[in-house]
Amino acid sequence: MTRLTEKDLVNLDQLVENLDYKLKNSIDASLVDVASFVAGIPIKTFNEASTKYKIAVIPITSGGGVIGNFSQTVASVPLYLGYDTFITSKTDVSGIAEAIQKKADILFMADDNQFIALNLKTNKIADNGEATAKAYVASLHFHGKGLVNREVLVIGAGIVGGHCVQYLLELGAKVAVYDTDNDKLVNLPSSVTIEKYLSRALPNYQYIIDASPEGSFMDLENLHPDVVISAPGMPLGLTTNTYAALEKRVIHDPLQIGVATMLAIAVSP
Ligand code: 2YJ
Repeated sequence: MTRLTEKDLVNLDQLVENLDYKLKNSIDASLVDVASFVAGIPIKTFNEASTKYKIAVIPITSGGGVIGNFSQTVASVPLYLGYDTFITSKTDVSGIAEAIQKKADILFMADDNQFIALNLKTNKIADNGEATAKAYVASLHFHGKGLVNREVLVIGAGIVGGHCVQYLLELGAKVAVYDTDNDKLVNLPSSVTIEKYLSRALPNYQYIIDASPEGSFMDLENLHPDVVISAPGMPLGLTTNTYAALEKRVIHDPLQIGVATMLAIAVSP
């Protein structure tokens, strides 16, 4: 799993509104639409939850340590969505204690292996890997006004890619997968098509999910003319020029779409 760096997150805490705007432009749906859809709750329920829940983000120092801008970027999402949100001044266990003393109901925290939102009222845990995967699939669902019988290529069959495959199948898509590591392909459901050669497969798919940890391996000239790329993977698999040319048809961010979706899952009944 890719570990985010401070550089990935520069100024992102100020840019949630921009991201929401970009999302509306490219998939005709907002952060709230995507997150509520994945959580299976009405938009009204998600919005009203902001009056019932106080959010704390707790910096965690274990493993590779605190990532600059990480807690700020995470906190910016519930803040933008109207939730009372704070970052604890203490870290780790003391941070958890501080959050509870200050009456937080939902705790966001991440170490090097897992990033969760824990709802203390219901004991519900929303996992970032699953929430992010589902949000990026849901983005294609909104773009396509449904995914039934749509062919979707998932690049990368790791944890996020695996969750994408499951959710795509639930939404009725025809799923194909490419991964350089054959071991990752053995446990996929039998209805999934395995693509052996990426360069041959790429031009055939209008809908692509880039869940790989590789950067810059897809170039405009080898893509479907109407391609739409939903890319939870970091770094982005598109070359810089291709991203610039396709920007409106690329859904990509390092953190916020997943965080909004974790929140909707955490407040869902
Ligand atoms: O609190 C902090 O600043 C750090 N402990 C954050 C660590 C963030 N963790 C990661 O980026 C890991 N790769 C795990 C993310 C799981 C994503 N599904």
